[in-house]
Amino acid sequence: MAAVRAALLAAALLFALPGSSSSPFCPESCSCQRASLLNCSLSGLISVPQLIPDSFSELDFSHNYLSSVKPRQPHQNLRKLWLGNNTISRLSLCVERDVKTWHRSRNGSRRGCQAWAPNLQKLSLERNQLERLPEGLGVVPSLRILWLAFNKISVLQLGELRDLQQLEELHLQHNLITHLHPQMFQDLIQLRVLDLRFNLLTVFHPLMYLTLRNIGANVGLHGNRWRCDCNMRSLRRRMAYDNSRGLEVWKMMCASPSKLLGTDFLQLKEEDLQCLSPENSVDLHQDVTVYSGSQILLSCSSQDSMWWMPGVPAPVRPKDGGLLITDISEKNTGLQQHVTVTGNGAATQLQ
Ligand SMILES: *[C@@H]1O[C@H](CO)[C@@H](O)[C@H](O)[C@H]1NC(C)=O
Ligand SMILES: *[C@@H]1O[C@H](CO)[C@@H](O)[C@H](O)[C@H]1NC(C)=O
Ligand SMILES: CC(=O)N[C@H]1CO[C@H](CO)[C@@H](O)[C@@H]1O
Repeated sequence: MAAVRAALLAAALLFALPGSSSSPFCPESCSCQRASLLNCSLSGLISVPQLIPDSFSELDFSHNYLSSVKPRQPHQNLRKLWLGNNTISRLSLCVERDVKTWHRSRNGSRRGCQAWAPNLQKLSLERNQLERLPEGLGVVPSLRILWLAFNKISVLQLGELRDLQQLEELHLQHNLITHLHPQMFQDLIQLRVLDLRFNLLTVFHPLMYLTLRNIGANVGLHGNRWRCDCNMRSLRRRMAYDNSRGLEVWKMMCASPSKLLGTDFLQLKEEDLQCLSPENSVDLHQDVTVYSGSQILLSCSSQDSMWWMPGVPAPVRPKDGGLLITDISEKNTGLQQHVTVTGNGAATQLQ
């Protein structure tokens, strides 16, 4: 009997222990209702608490007065981080090194970046003062959702997003982006949402259109400064072609020239898209009728150029002299588009 009571007591103690030992870390003014979430939203914080236990996988520091976030050590379990509505002007995802050890071990060079949140999946930074993307995105390839809306980002460097192959949503609306490299988003193979609305973009490169279309992303382009001139002909032709095949195309309203202000880009005709200086209007388009079974050489090849063809998911690099299409059948009909990174490209409509 006594043995049974002792066993019961031991069981009761064992169950009581974990409960009483999991509560200690919860800074004043934060809430720790869920074991995985430290919620310090609207807590008047001017800095992030140090030494946060690794048991938290979600941290909400939104709506505070944070101007920087510099964790000193990696937080392996962190999955979701909210930093929206603060005053952060620059964020690095690399662990801040002690200056002395840096000099000794790394000789002052800032290569090697150790992630402080190597398994982060969702990062929310909207409504801050960021002027560029967070530094070191390449060391957090697990990122799936990145919220950067309502900042002051003006430039995105080619390659900064290259390693984010899990990224599904990229929210960049309401920033100051003036131009984008045509290959900026080409590695984001999981991308479903790209929100670029309300920036300062004037030109949308056909190569970027084709890349994003191919990935299958839904792209928000509304509220930019689209300049509807001859440089947009190739894009318009492609979008009109996709539209005619029943694909949903992204809405763009012209901001200039003034006579086209507020008009729907897709509703325009080829001849509406004019440039003042004639040398800019290098845009080649030809309709070609060929017999089935024959072959054709589309002579348009330059360094760094690609052909997009109907029914072929990825672009093809032309060999010497151009793109050779042999044994032509009905599946080859449609728009064959030649695009280069620098120029605007050309298109051939096979009929
Ligand atoms: C944190 O708490 C605030 C209310 O104080 C709430 O609005 C917010 O949704 C919470 N954060 C998370 C991630 O649940
Ligand atoms: C320090 O770095 C430079 C290049 O960043 C390199 O040329 C030099 O050899 C390094 N010195 C030492 C002692 O490692
Ligand atoms: C700290 C901070 O930026 N607070 C702002 C959060 O957002 C509201 C409006 O949604 C602003 O009024 C606050 O100033």
